[in-house]
Amino acid sequence: MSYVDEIIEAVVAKNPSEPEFHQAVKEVLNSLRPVVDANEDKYRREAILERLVEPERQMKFRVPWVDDKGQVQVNTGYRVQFNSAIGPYKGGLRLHPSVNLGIIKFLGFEQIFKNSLTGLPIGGGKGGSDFDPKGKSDREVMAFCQSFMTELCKYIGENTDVPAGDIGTGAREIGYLYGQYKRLTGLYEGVLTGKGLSYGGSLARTEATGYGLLYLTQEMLKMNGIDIAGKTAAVSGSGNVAIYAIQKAQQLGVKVLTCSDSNGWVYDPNGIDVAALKEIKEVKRARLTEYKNYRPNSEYHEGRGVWTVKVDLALPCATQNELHLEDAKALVANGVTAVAEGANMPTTLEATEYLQEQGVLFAPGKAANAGGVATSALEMSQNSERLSWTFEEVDAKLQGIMVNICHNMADAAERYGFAKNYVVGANIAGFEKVVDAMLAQGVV
Ligand code: NDP
Ligand code: 2IT
Repeated sequence: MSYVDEIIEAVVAKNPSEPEFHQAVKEVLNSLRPVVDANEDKYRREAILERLVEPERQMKFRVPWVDDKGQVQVNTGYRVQFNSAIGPYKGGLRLHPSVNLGIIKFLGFEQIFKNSLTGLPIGGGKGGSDFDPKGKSDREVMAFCQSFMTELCKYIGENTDVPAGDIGTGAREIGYLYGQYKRLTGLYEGVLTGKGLSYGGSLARTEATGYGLLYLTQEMLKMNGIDIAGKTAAVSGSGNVAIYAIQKAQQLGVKVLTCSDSNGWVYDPNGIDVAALKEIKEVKRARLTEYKNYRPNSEYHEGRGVWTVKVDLALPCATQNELHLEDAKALVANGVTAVAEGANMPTTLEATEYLQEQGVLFAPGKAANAGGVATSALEMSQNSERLSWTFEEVDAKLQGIMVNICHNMADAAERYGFAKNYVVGANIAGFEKVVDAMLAQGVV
């Protein structure tokens, strides 16, 4: 059996009930076959793959807090510090009822390669909790965040592990977490990113993931002789990534016809109204059913369906495994040109393979959504030098990083004989730097 197959089998056996982690490992390791085959003896002796799939450290802890009725609630908190070969652990905190260890491990594993692709010195980590911020008062969210940080603060620091936002963790949560970290440790340091602008945050971090997704998509199309202007797009989700993806798409001349939340989706034939979306989601924290009040010509549909609309570009920006094989078939039947992942692992393995077989340009999340963590690393730099850069400076750096990632994934794919397979290219390009650092640092 090949080294890659042995490790995949061992991961499945050793980590039962973690299907998302298995999925992420399979996608990455299958892509790495050409590199692993070329270096099999050395990698086996050094147990490179065994070390790669085993987190350096994983914390799981109780998070007790008191709700508005005086009732004590208990959630589970996680932080997985996956790989620090190229820098301090870096990755978001997800707050969603579906969170479990397997979800955090898949996200932490992906983060290793994504962070490497940015070209910046950040290792891979991820954390979160099964706490659901939806429907909670600000006081309840603060109580949870303070309790969560009371434990988390033991494991993080500006030079060790720097968490940030993800699903359910936005500016409000980062503020409460930062305040509690400072109170407990007495340190005013860049221990979290995505901070508010008045206390060390970076301009353009809020926009970075969505903007970066469009910068990479634009470049990928350009490399293939296609102009993004004038295209139509379907976006899923209506959170941080989706909102700023829609905004940048529109700035680039793309008409975005859809967005969604976990209850349903919106079709707006005139193009999604970003100002309305921001008010509904960022200010009112309401549901997408409200969108019709702003745009009477739009349609709201319960359930899934964004991928049934005829578009040139599909940008999944909600969550993992939200684009299935039948969705990929519908997109292809409607003549889709490209799929670029704003979310982490939104496309199932079968759907990804089908899209690639059908000649659809496919940008994997670890490349396409790396703009968020890249700008987080720029926030760390600004915090270290105690300076703030302008929006234009940060945005220009972000653009440069995304264009670079695009070329690096394309070049790596071509070098190994998989031209235009950006999944293979991104995994190999991300892996090369990490494995080089791991080998140089010895058995740790
Ligand atoms: P938000 O919490 O701001 O928004 C998440 C959006 O996705 C909401 O519209 C939400 O709908 C929807 N959603 C979440 N879970 C589900 C689900 N199980 N089924 C259907 N819809 C769902 O999160 P972000 O925009 O920050 O994150 C979106 C994705 O992008 C995630 O995969 C995240 O890991 C990834 N990502 C985020 C980065 C960042 O900087 N924030 C960086 C890189 C990747 P509802 O409100 O109904 O729950
Ligand atoms: O998935 C991701 O890359 C993020 N949620 C952002 C992580 C970060 O540290 O900014």
